Amino acid sequence: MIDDLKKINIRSIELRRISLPLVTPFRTSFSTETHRDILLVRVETDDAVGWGECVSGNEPLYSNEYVEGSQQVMIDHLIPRLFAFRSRAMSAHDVAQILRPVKDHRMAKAALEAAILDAQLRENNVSLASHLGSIHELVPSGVSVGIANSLDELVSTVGGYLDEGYARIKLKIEPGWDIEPVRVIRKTFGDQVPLQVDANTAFTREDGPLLAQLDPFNLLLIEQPLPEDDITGHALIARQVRTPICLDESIVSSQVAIDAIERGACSIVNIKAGRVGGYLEAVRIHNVCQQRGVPVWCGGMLETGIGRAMNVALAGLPNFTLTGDISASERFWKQDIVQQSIRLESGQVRLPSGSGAGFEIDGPFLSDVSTSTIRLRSED
Ligand code: SMG
Ligand code: MG
Repeated sequence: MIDDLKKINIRSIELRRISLPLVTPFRTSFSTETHRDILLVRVETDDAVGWGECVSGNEPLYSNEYVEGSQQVMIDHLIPRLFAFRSRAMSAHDVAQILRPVKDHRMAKAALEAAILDAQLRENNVSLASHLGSIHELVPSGVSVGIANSLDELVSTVGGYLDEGYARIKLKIEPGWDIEPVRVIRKTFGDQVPLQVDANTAFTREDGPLLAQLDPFNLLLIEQPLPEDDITGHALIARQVRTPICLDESIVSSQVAIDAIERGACSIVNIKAGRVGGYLEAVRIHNVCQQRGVPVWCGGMLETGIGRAMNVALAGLPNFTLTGDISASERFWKQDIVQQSIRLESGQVRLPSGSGAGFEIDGPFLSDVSTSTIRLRSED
């Protein structure tokens, strides 16, 4: 990925908060969500408008970031640094460097970089997919299934998604909802269904023998069994289970990805642009994994059509050889805020092809669901 794009001038940055109900509650080992309070970034340049979506949650439970904090750090620390950038003409490829003095807050940084990149690509009339290096037109679509109230309910939910054509099922697990759900899904739907599990850090270093009980079910992977800072613990677990260990929360940069792989903590990596500070760092993680023979797949953070379109563009890169959590918009939302919601086509989703991330905002619907707007202007 080379930066051969014409630079842009940022005129203003708008922070838009929206509230959207989920079509069904989504339960993980750390919370049950019924709606999302989402922070969107709108960047206006001389000749284009770009959008980015911040994936931080209502509460700091997936990671230490949360939506109110992301907005505050943007206003007080990140956007002033962008506006102070000395030469004014900027590339999205400069953003990470400009924001580097501010530690962490990767979801906030990623949303700003995404909006700037979208605007810059639209000015350059280049699609995000081609800029990132995607090689596919369609990618298979996987769905993440929350912890259910009962095994019967889980079977019926998974059956519905398989009927819709999803290419892979991911079950959320936690202690007490781990072996049995997998056994029941395998027994009901057979060994051919591509299946994996995600613990969102809910297990401990002592749970190796328990997690090894998943081995007979031929899962694609076990995602993030232990807390995010326990790389050594994951390496210990990886030696006790046959099923590949995949890291999500732990992998916050390409440097950490290299460390985790070299220490034997994972043999597969989940890539989420928000978690790692942006789509450009996501591509770097893709590359370091590819160089080490480690397959990657695209994670999801219940995005609207903005983040979802960008995730699909990313998932078209060559080392995304495992199916991602890039379900159709209707998996989470009754109505999307973009005109081109993501749809399933025989179990696949199509990479956006227009310039930038390829979507148009549904303006009236966006207004309906907006809860606040803050507009910051670059001083001339
Ligand atoms: O967008 O399809 C989606 C959700 C996928 O399960 C999913 N994401 O840990 O991988 C993960 C979870 C985090 C979501 S909680 C905000
Ligand atoms: Mg995960």
